[in-house]
Amino acid sequence: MKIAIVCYPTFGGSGVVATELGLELARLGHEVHFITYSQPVRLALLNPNVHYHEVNVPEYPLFHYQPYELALSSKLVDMVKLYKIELLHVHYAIPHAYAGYMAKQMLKNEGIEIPMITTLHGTDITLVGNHPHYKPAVSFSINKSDVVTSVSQSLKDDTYKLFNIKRDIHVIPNFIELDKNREFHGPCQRSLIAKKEERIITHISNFRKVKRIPDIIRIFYKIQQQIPAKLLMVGDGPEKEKAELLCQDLGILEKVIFFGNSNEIDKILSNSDLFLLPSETESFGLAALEAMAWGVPVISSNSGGLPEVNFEGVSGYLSTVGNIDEMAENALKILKEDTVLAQFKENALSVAKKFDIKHILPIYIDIYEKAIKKYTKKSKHSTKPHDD
Ligand code: GMT
Repeated sequence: MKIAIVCYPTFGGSGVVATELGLELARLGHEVHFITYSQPVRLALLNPNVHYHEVNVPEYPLFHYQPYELALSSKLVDMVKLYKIELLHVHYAIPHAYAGYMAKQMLKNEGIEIPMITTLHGTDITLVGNHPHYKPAVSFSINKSDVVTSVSQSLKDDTYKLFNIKRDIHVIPNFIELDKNREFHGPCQRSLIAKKEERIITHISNFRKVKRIPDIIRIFYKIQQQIPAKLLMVGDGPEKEKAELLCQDLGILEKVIFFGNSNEIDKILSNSDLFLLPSETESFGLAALEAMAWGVPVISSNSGGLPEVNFEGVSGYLSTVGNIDEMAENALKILKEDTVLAQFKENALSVAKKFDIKHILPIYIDIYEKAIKKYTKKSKHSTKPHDD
């Protein structure tokens, strides 16, 4: 198949899912074209099946806002025609589904018809998309997608609750590549971060309000009162500076390391004992799954799709949003005894295995094939026979 993937190229979860999905499809021999405004952070271009096309928005003094959707839809039209792309897969509804729909219409005008799959990731529905200024355009473009997928049952339910959606939504969870070379970075690496007796607690995110960064600091504050521990804060965003100040106020700054955006996530997670994700809302919680794949148990809130990935009392514990006392108590339950911690680590890994890419990729491929088949007859540039 020839597939165009549209996504955000930054450190966010939707970009990671889109990139990993595209790379895996390319490994299977499909031709994958990433179309976005800069090269996705996890995109390695060493596979001849992987292409990257940058969307450029020319600056013009008249524009107060640069028209990215316009540039993206034009780029989509050009690339579909040039590479005979058979399917658009847009990740994150805003503004990708809207730009994708416009591209489809322009192509249709030239006798080229291809399907568009829209994957909803979370904040495109629960926070941003729901804003009255965006809502009509978001509803419209979701309804105009040929196939809509969401990363959890909870996000699917929210989408139906918040928008007037007339389409079926397929739930396809986030995934992890468990077979990848997981090199554990042993005691030597660990000793660079923490003392032998200290437990290592980690949080990774884009430090937005929705992540409830102060809760993480306060949970850690309670933990370190009872056991020796270090907190690793990985990522960057608007809440980071406040978090540093809070650590200073609580007198724990020397026990907390702020890494910023890191390319050494594997080293960090392979040395972690616990992952904290007390988010206000989380459509799935890919960061938690990535931690679990390294055998790291999770203390999270129970909002959104988190109960679909973090299993209560098995891979970790879940509490209502803001209940930092309970989260700290549960963290200590896991961390105090070596044997208990070892059991939770084992459990976390076995739950993560349910989300191995091996199980998830065939679901996307099936959806793609069915969508392409439906369109084959209609399109001028298709090469495949239609056998309906
Ligand atoms: O978590 C973020 O703020 C980034 C955001 C994104 O779109 O990049 O993540 C969302 O999509 C991820 C991948 O599907 C999900 O695992 C995250 O739970 C979701 N974030 C929220 O719902 C807050």
